[in-house]
Amino acid sequence: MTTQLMWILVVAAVVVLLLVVFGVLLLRRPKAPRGGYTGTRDLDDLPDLDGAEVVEDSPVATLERPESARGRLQRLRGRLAKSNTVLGKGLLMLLSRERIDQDTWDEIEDTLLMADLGTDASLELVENLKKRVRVTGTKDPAELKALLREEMLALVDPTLDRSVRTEAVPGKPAVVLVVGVNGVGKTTTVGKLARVLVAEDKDVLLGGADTFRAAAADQLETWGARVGVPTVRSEQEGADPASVAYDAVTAGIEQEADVVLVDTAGRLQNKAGLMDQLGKVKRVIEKAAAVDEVLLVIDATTGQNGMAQAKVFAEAVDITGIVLTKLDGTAKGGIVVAIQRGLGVPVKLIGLGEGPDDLAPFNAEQFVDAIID
Ligand SMILES: Nc1nc2c(ncn2[C@@H]2O[C@H](COP(=O)(O)OP(=O)(O)OP(=O)(O)O)[C@@H](O)[C@H]2O)c(=O)[nH]1
Ligand SMILES: [Mg+2]
Repeated sequence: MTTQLMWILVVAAVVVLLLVVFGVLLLRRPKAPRGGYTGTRDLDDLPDLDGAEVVEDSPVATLERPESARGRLQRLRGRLAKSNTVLGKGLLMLLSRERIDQDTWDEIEDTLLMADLGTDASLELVENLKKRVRVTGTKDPAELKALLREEMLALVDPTLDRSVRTEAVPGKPAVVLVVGVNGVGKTTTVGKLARVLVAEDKDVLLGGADTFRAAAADQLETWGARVGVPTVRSEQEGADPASVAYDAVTAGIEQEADVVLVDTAGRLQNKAGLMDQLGKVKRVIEKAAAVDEVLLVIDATTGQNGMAQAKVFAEAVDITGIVLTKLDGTAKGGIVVAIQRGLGVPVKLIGLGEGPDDLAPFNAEQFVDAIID
């Protein structure tokens, strides 16, 4: 009888132990994508990238755990500072001269122009600074630096709303359309943004509306697969981008996704064709859900040339935000101001490298501090 009781206790203990182990495993399991992975690639074949944390013990696949967007600009500020040292240090050096005469002011203006700040903004900054230096009569480097910081900040404008609208309404996901000239970093930005949203625990779905070449959708799918985000795409090269975008958004509605990010092509034979296509993509999406955000991606290294191209896009669709990429590779940080003024749209995100988490929310104060500190 006692042996029997002992056996029952042992069996009961084993069952409880198994249940606990099973429960722990279930809790540790990462959130699987709602729509499932629609791609054909083997997840093990995906390239390893630095800095990305890998979720171990995942029964689904080896998914990466992206970094949250908070504090990213702080982490990446070194890259900004490095490329913009010439601007910040140059200006401070000129301001700390024994005598600041007209020649010095001209040099200050040239430095600003070289940093792609644009003529109007450069003149404005010089005029304002000149006035304040004269009124205060200060020679103290710390005070001069504070004046420069204030004037630069006023140009970058800390009052603009820079939030990326990714809040779903009941029954409809938020839709973000990403546009821009070829090679500026659209697909990379969509991939990086998907990771930011995954880190916020959002269900994301990607739409590969760049049907210009099949490799474009493969590239997008790879970004998504690394964080368990599905991609809606067409296998057919040259398929109608508007219909792929529509399919992505309707799939997003069916799968109750929080956000649908749509990547588009930047290469088209002519300006009229591009305008028509982008306008159509947006209109067709709107048959299913509202487009919450149209992000125009601009390569910071292309300077004024990029500005001209950006204007063509702004004519085709109403842009709601700018993503300035490759700011890690240029000393022309002033382009932030030039673009915001030229297009009347805030810079919302900046790309500071090729790494998967090298996209940061733009913050005016941190940006100016990174340049002049
Ligand atoms: N250094 C740096 N490189 C970047 C950044 N963003 C994108 N890139 C690189 O720019 C190149 C082009 O990026 P894509 O995302 O393919 O550009 P795209 O606009 O989608 O190009 P198309 O699809 O051909 O129109 C890639 O090599 C990216 O790694 C950035 O912020 N910094
Ligand atoms: Mg692309």
